[in-house]
Amino acid sequence: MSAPKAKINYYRTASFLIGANHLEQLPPDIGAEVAFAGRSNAGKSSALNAITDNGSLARTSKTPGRTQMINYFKIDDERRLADLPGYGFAKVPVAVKKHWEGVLEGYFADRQSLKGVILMMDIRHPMKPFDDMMLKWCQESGVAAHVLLTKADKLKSGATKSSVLKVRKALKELGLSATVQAFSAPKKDGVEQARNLLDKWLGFAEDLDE
Ligand SMILES: Nc1nc2c(ncn2[C@@H]2O[C@H](COP(=O)(O)OP(=O)(O)O)[C@@H](O)[C@H]2O)c(=O)[nH]1
Ligand SMILES: [Mg+2]
Repeated sequence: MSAPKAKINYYRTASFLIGANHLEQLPPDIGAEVAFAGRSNAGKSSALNAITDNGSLARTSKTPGRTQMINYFKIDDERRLADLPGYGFAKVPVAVKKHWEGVLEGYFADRQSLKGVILMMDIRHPMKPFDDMMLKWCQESGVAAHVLLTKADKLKSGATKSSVLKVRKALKELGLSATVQAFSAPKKDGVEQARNLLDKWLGFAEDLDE
């Protein structure tokens, strides 16, 4: 018997491509991309860094609401990751909130290359209005959505499991078809599961007989 193939991390070579403030500034709508979304401080940058195995790719910050752009990371000529702005904190001016609501709604509705959205939620504070809105836009535009319940290391394993079940139930009750997993950036829990889904969405997944 041959040894099992080592999993390839296709995201290690991800590099910053462009920051966009408006839909007109997005890279050409070709190939495939996956967007990362989440309220400020949900752990989006930390998740991106863990998944790409690059501690300095996305800037992590204790100051919420600093990232006010769609930041693109290039995987290869056909594939990209998009880091969407979060604006979950009251500190963000209403005008900024309105601007990004318009941009993001347009993005979800029109972006042909968008294959899926990874939505980060702090496992201790899931399903805030921002999250409902993101998931609704995904559902309306037929874009697949997957939830990472971040900072799972802050809870005991029993509480983590029950949180995952609770969020799944809440989604079902809202008629949303998003999938859910627990995630911890420092412990790397759930990183491989998230990568496997990205592989599938971005067309890296091979048909292995497992
Ligand atoms: N314990 C723990 N802290 C995390 C985790 N992910 C993010 N954080 C912390 O939460 C804060 C916000 O994280 P960041 O990735 O910048 O969030 P973003 O605003 O969504 O990009 C930072 O202090 C991170 O170190 C995690 O999985 N576990
Ligand atoms: Mg961030």
